[in-house]
Amino acid sequence: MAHYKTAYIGLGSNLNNPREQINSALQALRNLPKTNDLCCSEWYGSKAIGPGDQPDYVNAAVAVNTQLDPFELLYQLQTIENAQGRQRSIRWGARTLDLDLLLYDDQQINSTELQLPHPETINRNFVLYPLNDLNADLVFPNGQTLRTLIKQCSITGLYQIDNTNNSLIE
Ligand code: ROI
Repeated sequence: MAHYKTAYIGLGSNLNNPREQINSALQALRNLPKTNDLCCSEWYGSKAIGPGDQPDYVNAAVAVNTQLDPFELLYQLQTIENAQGRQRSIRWGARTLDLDLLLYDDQQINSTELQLPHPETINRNFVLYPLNDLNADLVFPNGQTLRTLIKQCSITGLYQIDNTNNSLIE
């Protein structure tokens, strides 16, 4: 029996109906091979970090149990981003879908394709608060606790939003 590892993935979108982007990304993540038990955080609206006058983002995070290794999982995430029309043009520009591999078990990786934990995680309220919804006792591979990081992080620009799929009502 191959072992399952827990991975945390951050989701973000601020273009082309962000809520629908997040919904379809969740569906694609539920269908990943060798991957089970997806849990999703609350959904948040957040002011864009980045250049220009970008729309607010919708942000969330998921936890999954997976038999994919970190590089296989990263490849799957990039495939989903591309399928949802992600264009890589301006650094930190607006995007239809961003899927970031935030944490994978207790692994620390520092290669050009993949850094684990994701280096921006500890500075970003739109990542830390969703992680807190999933696991308030989370401890990073270097021993830092999520609790401490959240205490040090401002909540400015972050607000919880409704995650019910309004497009199904009407
Ligand atoms: N800003 C917010 N608020 N949320 C994001 O997910 C996000 N993602 C990014 C950049 C462009 C840095 N800014 C963001 O990649």
